[in-house]
Amino acid sequence: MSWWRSLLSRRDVLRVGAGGAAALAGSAALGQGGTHPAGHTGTAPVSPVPSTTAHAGHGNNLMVGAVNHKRNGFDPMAMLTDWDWGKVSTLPNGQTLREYTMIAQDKEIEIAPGIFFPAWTYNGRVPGPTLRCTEGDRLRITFINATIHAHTIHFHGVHSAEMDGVPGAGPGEIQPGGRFVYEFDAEPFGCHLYHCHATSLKRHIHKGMYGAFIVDPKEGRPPAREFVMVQNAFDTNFDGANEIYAVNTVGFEFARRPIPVQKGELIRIYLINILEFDLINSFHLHANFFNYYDTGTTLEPTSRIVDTIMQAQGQRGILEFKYKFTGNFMFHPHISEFTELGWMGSFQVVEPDAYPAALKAAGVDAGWDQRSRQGAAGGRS
Ligand SMILES: [Cu+2]
Repeated sequence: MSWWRSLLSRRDVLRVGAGGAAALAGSAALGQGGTHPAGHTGTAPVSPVPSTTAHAGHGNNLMVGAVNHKRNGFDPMAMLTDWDWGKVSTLPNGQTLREYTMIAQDKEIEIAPGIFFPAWTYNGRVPGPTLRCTEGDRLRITFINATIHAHTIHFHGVHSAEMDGVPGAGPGEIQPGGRFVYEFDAEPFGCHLYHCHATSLKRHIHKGMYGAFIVDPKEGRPPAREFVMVQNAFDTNFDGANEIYAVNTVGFEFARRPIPVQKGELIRIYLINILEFDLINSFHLHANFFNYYDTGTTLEPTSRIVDTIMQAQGQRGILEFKYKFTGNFMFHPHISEFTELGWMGSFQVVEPDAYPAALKAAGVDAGWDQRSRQGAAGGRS
């Protein structure tokens, strides 16, 4: 029997808190310091807490160790800014064509230090690639199913019935070894998502088949530092409830590595809730207030000067705010249970001259900085 099946029950995790759970489960699953427990038999020792996890103010909430992003093949910090613009060309009618390839792949991923999850993925990552385009672009997405289950891609947006990626419409479910080309024009502009719509839907979603789909307005949005955050969670013991919560998959990642931003600059977050099993998620920002654009389909905020918003399953929106002070500022859902189970992080707000050092501390480079500023405000390829 796979070791993860014997992981703590959700109730155990809740009773002791995530940090306590890490200690409790250390001999069985945690504290591997990010290395893959190949042939793991539940006897590996617990690693000491690295100094980087003893972050001032909330060290007690963190799990022991760190996730091996290299083994996963993706890094939640890099995912914040890794827009996929596709292969760009121009159609005879002058329309921009963006071509993408999406491959369904089964892959075991590490979602918290030492906790592995048998994911179903698009392109080997959870969430899948952040597809980004401009309203009116023609999108051509070649979908290849390299798994043993039937899958689809269902895009939120406007398109014909046969491109809806649901059973019974067009090609319906794409069988193992099969392929299909989804093609439609990007509309309306907004912060959208895509996900597998094969049955049973909840199984295909919670296994990891989803991602961000951002359609920029033709006129763009004001210059800002932009991030995409996909609120997700994982049912590690298959009891129909989640044990680990996060944005961009890895629990507490942005608590271990605060996201570097600059004082006074406009920050824009594309926030998507693709939780399964829980009806509502939320986002609360400490020591600040933000404007919120529900679904991102308007250029005027739909909520102004709020510090907490709710999103039901499939809901999403855009947050905009600036920091007045430097320092470390938390963000998390105002659902304490989710916070304790991994969905918590912080921004490291610094003066511009301290920014290169902050980037280095977060383990990202100038390319990440550049990508965070290239979206709606230009630099679009
Ligand atoms: Cu699927």
